Parts: sequence; C-alpha cells; structure tokens
Amino acid sequence: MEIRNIAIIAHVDHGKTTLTDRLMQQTGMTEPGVSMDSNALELERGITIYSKNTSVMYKGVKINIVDTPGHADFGSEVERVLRSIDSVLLVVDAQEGPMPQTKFVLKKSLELGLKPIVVINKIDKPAARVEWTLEKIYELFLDLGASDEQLDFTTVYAIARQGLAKRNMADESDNLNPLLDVILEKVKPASSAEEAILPLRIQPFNLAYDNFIGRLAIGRIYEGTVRQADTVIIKKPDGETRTGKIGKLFTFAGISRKEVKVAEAGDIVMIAGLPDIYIGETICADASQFALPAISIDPPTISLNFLVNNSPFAGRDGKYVTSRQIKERLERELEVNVGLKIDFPRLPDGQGAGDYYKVYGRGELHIAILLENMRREGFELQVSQPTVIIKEESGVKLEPFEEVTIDVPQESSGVVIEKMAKRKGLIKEMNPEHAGVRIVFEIPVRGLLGYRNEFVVDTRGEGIISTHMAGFKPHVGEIAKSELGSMVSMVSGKALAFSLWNLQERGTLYIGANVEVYEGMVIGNVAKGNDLEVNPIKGKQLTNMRASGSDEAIRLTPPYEISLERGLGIMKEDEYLEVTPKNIRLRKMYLTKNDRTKALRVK
Ligand SMILES: Nc1nc2c(ncn2[C@@H]2O[C@H](COP(=O)(O)OP(=O)(O)OP(=O)(O)O)[C@@H](O)[C@H]2O)c(=O)[nH]1
Ligand SMILES: [Mg+2]
Repeated sequence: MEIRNIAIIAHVDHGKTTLTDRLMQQTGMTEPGVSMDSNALELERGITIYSKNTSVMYKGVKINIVDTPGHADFGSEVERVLRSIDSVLLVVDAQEGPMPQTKFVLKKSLELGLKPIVVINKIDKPAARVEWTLEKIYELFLDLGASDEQLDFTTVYAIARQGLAKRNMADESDNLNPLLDVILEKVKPASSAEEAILPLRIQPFNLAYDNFIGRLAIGRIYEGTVRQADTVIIKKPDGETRTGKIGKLFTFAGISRKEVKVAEAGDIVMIAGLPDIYIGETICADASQFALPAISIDPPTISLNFLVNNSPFAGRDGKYVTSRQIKERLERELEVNVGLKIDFPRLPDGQGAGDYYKVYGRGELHIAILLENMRREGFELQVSQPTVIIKEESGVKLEPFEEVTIDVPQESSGVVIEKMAKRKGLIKEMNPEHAGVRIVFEIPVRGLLGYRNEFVVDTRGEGIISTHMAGFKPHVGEIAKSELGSMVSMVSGKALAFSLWNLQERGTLYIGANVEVYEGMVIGNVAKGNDLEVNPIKGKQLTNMRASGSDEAIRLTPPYEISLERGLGIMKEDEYLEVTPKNIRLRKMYLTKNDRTKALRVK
C-alpha cells in the first residue's frame, strides 16, 4: 500500500484541526461532528494542546496526518513531529496572514529541508486578503532563507469550515479533493521498494500512555517490517544499546487506533511493550545498524518550584497532597511531556516539609495546563513565581527573548508601546492594518511575564498578542517590576461585604464576599506601591441593626478572580500560588507580618 506522511502546521486558530476533522469526515473515516481535539482541556479552551495522529484513505493511498498545536507554548509538540514526516500543510488565515507561530513552524520545516504546501484558509472571511496573504507568505519564505525548490511551493485555497479547497481562487469546489490530490501529487511516497526490504529501523517522535498497556511509542518505520512479539534492539542517538520486545502494535485510522499484526516501511505506528523507550531513539533489528540522528527540541525558557501545600487550608480539597505523590505525578508527566524538564533535588532526611521540585517549561500556558490537569486529578500543591532561565555562554549572561506580534486598535497602541518599552521591548516593525496597527517587538521573556493580563485590560479585550521564541540573547539588565502592591489579609475568617466595600477603593479585589480567607492570603492588589495589610472580615459596628442584614445590600465590584494563568502572571517573588481541585489562591510565603519582616531582614 502506498503511504504519504504529512503534518498540519500553523499559527494558533488558523484552522488546522478543522481541516483535519473535515479530511477525516470526507474520506469516511469519522462521523460528522467528531474532532481531533478530544482532550477535556482542549474542548474547554478551544485550542489544540497535544499533537495527534490520524490517517485517511484517498484513491487507495493512505495519508498519515499529524495535527499539531499552534500555541507557542506547545512548540515542542510540533518540533518533534517535523522530523518524521515528508511534507507539511502550512495553513495560513487569509485575513491575518502569517503570524509569529507561522514563522516558527515554517522556519523549523525549512531547516529540515521539507517542501511545504501552502493552504490559505478562511477565504470566506469578509475581510480576507488572499493576495496580500500569499505575498506575505512568499516574503516569509524568502526571509527564512528558503531554497529555490522550497520557494516554488504549491498553494491551495480553502474554507476548512465548509470542507472545501481549490487550486485557483476562480475554481468551483465543494470538497477537499483538490487538496488531497495535491498531497498525492506533491508529497513523495513514504517508502520505496528498497527501503521495505532493509532491516527494521523505527524512530519514535511522540510518546503516549495507556493505563493497561503502559508506555506507547509513536514512531515512523523508516525501513523494514515490524511484527508483534519481535525482539528488537534499541539504540540511543549516541549508540548505547539495549534489547526489547515489541508488544501490541497499532496504526491510526480516524481518531482511533487499530491493532495490527504487521506494519511496513513508511507507515506511522504506535508500539507497546517498550517501557523505557524515548523520543529520538532507534528501534532496530540488529546491533550493527546505525542509530538515526537525534530529534532536537528547543530548551525550556521558564522555571518555577512545585511544593507541598502548607497553607492553613491544606488538605481540605485534595486527594493527593504529599510530596511523594506530587513527585510520582511529575515523573509520569516527564514521560510524555517532552518540552518539560524537572529537577528532583535530593534533600537531607527530615527536611520533607521543605521538599520542592523545580519544573522547567516553555511558557506560562505550558505550566498552567500541567497544573490544571493535576488539580482535576485531585492534586493539591503550591507553586512559586515563574522565573526566566538565565544561561551563561563564554562569560556572557544570556536570557531568552520572544518576538511578540501585537494587533491593536489605534487608540490603545500608545499604552501598549509605553508598557512594552518599560519591559525592555524593542519595536522591530510597525504597520498600519485595516482596523488598527500591527507592531512587532522583541522583548526578554522576563519582561513579558505577566503582561498578558494587563494587555487584555489595556486593549479592552480587542488586542491580539502572540509570541514565539527568538532564542537566547545577552541579558538586558534590570527590568522595572510591577507598581502594584498586594493586599494581604491579616486575619483568618470569612470576608464580609462591608469590609470589602471599603477595601475596593484601594485596588482590585481577587475575592468576593463570604470567601474564607487566612492570615497571609493575598486578596487583592493595591494601586499605589507597597503591600498593605488589611482586615477583610470586619463587620459594621451597629447597635440596633444586624450586620449581616445590611451586608446584603452592599454592591461590590465583581472581583478579578484568580485563574491559573492570571495567578502565575500577577504573583510576586515572595508569594505562592496555592492550587487545589476547588480553589486557586494567592498567598505570601510567610503568612504573618512578623515572619515577613524577619525574612526581609535576613535578606
Ligand atoms: N470563517 C472561517 N472560520 C474557520 C475556517 N476554518 C476554521 N475556522 C474557525 O477557526 C477557529 C479555529 O479553528 P481550529 O481548527 O481549532 O484552529 P487550529 O489551527 O486547530 O487551532 P490550534 O490547534 O489551537 O492552534 C474555529 O472557530 C473554526 O471554526 C474557515 O475556513 N473559515
Ligand atoms: Mg487545532
């Protein structure tokens, strides 16, 4: 059987999953309404978080497709896929044009020598600018140093949502066959007759986990044939060798996996039975074969500590609260979350309470998704403020930078530019767009941390901000911190509307009335300067009227409730974010004013 292997790549929201879903539907692999975005968090947030495999059959050819996430924080999901496929569909929104993540994924593809097929999607949008988009894509190819062959890309125009594609704008079409035909025509067959008869070589590019059969490796068969129960040799990229035995074997069809006895060169398979297999290793038949080159992935950019929850409310909501349970959960995460790194420091006995794990990730969302998954599973923990990873190379201090593209209405561009400048963002490009301006900045990740929340407020929710990693560059020195102080409760009890009503004049509250607070919990911010100790449980002193009765009548401004991302963004150096299945709270590391003062003195 002939096979083609492709990945679908794009900036976030440009329509990758919609296109994949429609391709599956039209080729009869799935029922209408079935989507590749199947994980609970993906459905809730409407974004793809994990890259996923499927295949469709068209004109007797099997097309293996990897749908990838577009958000910059999940870039490692894309990187590891690209090495194992033969071409990409570069999907670009016909209105937005190429965006930061378009550039990132295209750059990675071109570097690997892939020849992308360009899909200009969403041509039905009233503000679509098809020709402009095509021109911008061409410029991007040029900027990224595409070869002549890569520059000579094929373009397909699509409305993924309606399941149609065409070779020329003027063509009539009501299905995706023109795109499928381009794939058959332009993507080289996944294997040749010679490769099929060589000894086996498979390289995993993704890992999965199944509660019954354990770790699963998803990989491409470069050469040879693999069968269930085969004894194999596994080689690390450096040549280190061990043996293993193939367990169950699957291929992909629609959104499900299909057990097979045998699979052949060119195909993408999922393999059980190799409990210690890792991405980039080579599964082969014979120890004399060469290992395939390693799969490289950009390093993490931020880190933070995960700790046992020791707040006064610890243990109220969670099922899993001990340091050991957190450790085991993090170790499991490492098996599948390739962009993540974790240090498990070994502490002397008896210091259990101080245990922490240092987690390194690709961005605030990357970490927030891990925390969200953990709290849903019943974990309770607290985390420290994310900080940027600083490297040193030949005596020079380096820090990670991001390229940030901002689309804002004209009237909010001033405040955005001002705030970005304060955070050491440099303007690289500024162009008027139909509804406002598009500004490209380069900014240290350190400066950008926590900015997203402010950006939403400053642009009244009308701005779009997207980022992509621009590599490590020389450290730019100190960056002015946020001017907001924290409003810290000095008592424990139930917050009363009366006190909150007085406090809301001082800043923004994170809690509403009747929320239980503890001493040292951060309940809001203070617009002016330093932290402020407050008493949120004080009732009105009344002689002949019940306090609670009059309390009801008070109308409070709705609180700015702390979500994981907001919390990670606004928290300060001396604070923890307490994460439980039911609550997310911000607190001071030291709960009493006395301890905080002492800690400051020691510093
Ligand atoms: N108007 C229009 N909207 C579309 C089209 N294709 C997709 N969309 C919409 O665009 C939004 C994003 O689509 P997705 O397919 O989830 O985008 P994605 O690229 O997979 O996003 P991530 O995986 O999160 O990066 C959805 O609301 C789709 O309905 C199209 O051709 N036209
Ligand atoms: Mg998607």
